[in-house]
Amino acid sequence: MCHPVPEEKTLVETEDMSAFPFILPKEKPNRPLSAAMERNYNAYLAPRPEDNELYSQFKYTQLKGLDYNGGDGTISRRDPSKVIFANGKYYVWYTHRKTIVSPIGGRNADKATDEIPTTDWDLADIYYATSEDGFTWEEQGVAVPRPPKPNVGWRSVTTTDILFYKGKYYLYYQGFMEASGKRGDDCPVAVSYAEDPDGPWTPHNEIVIPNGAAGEWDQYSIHDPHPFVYNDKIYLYYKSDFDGDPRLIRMQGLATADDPLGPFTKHPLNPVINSGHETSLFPFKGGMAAMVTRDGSEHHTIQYAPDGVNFEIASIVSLLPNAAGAYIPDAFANTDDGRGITWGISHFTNATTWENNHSILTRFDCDLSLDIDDPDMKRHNEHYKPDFYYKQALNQKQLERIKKMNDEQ
Ligand code: AAL
Repeated sequence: MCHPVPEEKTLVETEDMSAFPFILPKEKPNRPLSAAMERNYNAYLAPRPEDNELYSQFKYTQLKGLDYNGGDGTISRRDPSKVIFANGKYYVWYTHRKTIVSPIGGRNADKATDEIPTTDWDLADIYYATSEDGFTWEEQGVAVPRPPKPNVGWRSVTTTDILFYKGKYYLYYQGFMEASGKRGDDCPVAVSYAEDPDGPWTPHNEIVIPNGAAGEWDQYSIHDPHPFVYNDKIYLYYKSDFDGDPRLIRMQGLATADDPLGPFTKHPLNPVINSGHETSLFPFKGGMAAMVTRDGSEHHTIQYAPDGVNFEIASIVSLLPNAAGAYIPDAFANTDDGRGITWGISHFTNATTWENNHSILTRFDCDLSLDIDDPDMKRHNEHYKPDFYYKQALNQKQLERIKKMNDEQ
């Protein structure tokens, strides 16, 4: 997006002094424009959201076929990979936790045991499911289990994503060597590979994307590895948590490699996206598009980088899928004509109560594709029921602050 600092505008006689036209011009009109109208033509892919290929609504559908033990917190599924189509069906991989109790929370990490998880993704393995239609899924079981101590990921393997490269499949994932919460959510990235999406998966047993050196933004964690084949290389985007003064800030970085097992080189301009939580991108035209979710100054935007590195806001959206793993048919095609996405699997965390904390997988649909034209997905006059708003309730501390202000009046 281009945000030129507007020079002080003085209308000269030769300039168009008439009122802005009733029909919104499709091209930027040759007339003095306010900063907002300059941006409306310069920043987005079209002056109207319905014509912007990177604008969409998001629709959600409950998945069929996955059991959560009545939602008691002992089974969790979260952080899905991209969806791929192979062997005549769709595949998705994800973090699967099945524990004797629900998580006790990162703050209680000193009480964690080999059986008691801290966070929702502690003591997890990587499972996978397949589907004929993307709505009903059949869990196939474990793809990558936690390896024995002291291998990378012995405490938990989580938040995986898939790469297909030169006839082989690679699953990248977060490998925890201590319970999440012991010191933040620290982990590097490991990888396993297979000839077939049904496995068997061979662990590489080495850290493939290491954390940064002390003092660097990604010194403690590499989260949400998200690989593509792009620009004749492996492009792997990731998130790191940093700062922590007092709260963590989350941004996204890029590491590239010529071989899926590395070495990976971190991009010198990292972080390349200044916001977002779980990393989620897709090839679009000659570049990469990113769904930038719930953290940071530019959360709830879709961004586009023509070179995969220099991202600009391409649209502002609502209800973006969390931890989206889209179905991206051209993710590994090394394409310079990315076609976009129409659906995928994402997650809802804290699906019931904190006592029964667990996550569920869900399906999302959208029109971020150059190949479909769904005007219903392009609506931008959004309405939610009162119930939706009232769920965003004031907390106790806020209620007390308001009461105090009233009492002091
Ligand atoms: C997520 C991801 C990573 C974090 C945790 C589990 O949604 O960003 O995977 O480590 O939360």
